[in-house]
Amino acid sequence: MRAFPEEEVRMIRVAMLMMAAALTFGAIAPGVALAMDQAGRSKMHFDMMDKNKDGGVDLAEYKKMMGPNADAAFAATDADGNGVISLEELTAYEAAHGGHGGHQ
Ligand SMILES: [Ca+2]
Ligand SMILES: [Ca+2]
Repeated sequence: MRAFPEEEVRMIRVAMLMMAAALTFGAIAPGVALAMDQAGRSKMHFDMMDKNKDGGVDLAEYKKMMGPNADAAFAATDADGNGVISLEELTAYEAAHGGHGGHQ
């Protein structure tokens, strides 16, 4: 006999569990979670751009990723103007510009 849809009850229970988990996660510290996400993304971008793994992204490396007209964006990201973008500079730039390098 399958008068009562057991599958449905189980699905509802799973859905409720997922909602509870999402609420708990969101309640911890949305700001921190977002900041970590941004830092993680910038680190990923940085690692992708730093082809020779010397810990800095120079203009040639930057242009390989961002295109040949990226001089202005490079200058904007290279906060101390030493010709190399550090992870800190990239993270700060991406945090201020919504997560991606943009194009100029
Ligand atoms: Ca490099
Ligand atoms: Ca720099």
